Amino acid sequence: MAVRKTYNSIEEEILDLKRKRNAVILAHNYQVGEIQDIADFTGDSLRLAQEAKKTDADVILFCGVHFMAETASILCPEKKVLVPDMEAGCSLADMVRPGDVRAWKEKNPDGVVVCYVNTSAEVKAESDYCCTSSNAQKVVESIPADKKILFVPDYFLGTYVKEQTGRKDMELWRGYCPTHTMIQSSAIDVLREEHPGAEFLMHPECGCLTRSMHLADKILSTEGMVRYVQESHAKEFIIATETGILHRMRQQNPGKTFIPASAQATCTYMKMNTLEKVVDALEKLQYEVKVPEALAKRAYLPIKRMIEIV
Ligand code: CIZ
Repeated sequence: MAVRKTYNSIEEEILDLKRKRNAVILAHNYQVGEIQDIADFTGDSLRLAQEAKKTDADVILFCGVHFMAETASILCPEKKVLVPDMEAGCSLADMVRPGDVRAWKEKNPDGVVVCYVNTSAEVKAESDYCCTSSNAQKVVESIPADKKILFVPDYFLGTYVKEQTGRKDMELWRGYCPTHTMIQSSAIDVLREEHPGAEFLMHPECGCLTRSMHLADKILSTEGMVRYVQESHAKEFIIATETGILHRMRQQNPGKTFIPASAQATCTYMKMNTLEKVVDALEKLQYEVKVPEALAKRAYLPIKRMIEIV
């Protein structure tokens, strides 16, 4: 019987397995702190997929949710992309299906489909452009003004981009992130009164954005927020997005205080990944996310257009 090696900690076991598998661990900004701490890179989904492309590791363990691993598989078809838990999906991505996009395009044959990165590979394959929350405005601005835009699936990000670009002919799908709807404007009003010196940073997926957009000091993507709090001279920040991001902010800025706009804004899917599942994934080389070649080719086009724009 093979003798199982013993380790002083689970982190030590992960390091050993990572070496054995020639693996790299990527963690999204919304992951639990322990996973961010053992990751080689922490960031937003696009940055992580780009890190995956640069690495010469054979195995990429993507700690995030399913569509993010799909994006890494589309950008790095030659690599083995694993996730710790195959059930870690995205409610927002599930709110639009490829058939919905096809039907919308049939009704709007001249429409240009812009999909948020929070979509399945099948939906990306039906889209003309992809975007993230950090570049959605630039992507939309790059599309000729006489073209009608069909934006999927996030209604609030779409509303923000429409407002920023002044784009009139832009229709929005009515999808939303349930985690970001936990952040409510009444709670923000109270927090702002309690912390008058704090800067208030809001993610554009927030459901209260239509009411509180004008109250935010900045509306930023996760990476935008991480960068902003490092550069700002403020000492206190109210952060309106998934609470996992506070871990990195606190680590990188020990002299500053970060207050979640809602302690309930935690994504159940993001929190399904654990250190134990990371061990299993590296040990058993499970669970692989592989976008089939023909689909990956079609889904790559809108991502490639986005990367060229930004
Ligand atoms: O692209 C990402 O990682 C998401 C979903 C949000 C963000 O603002 O970074």
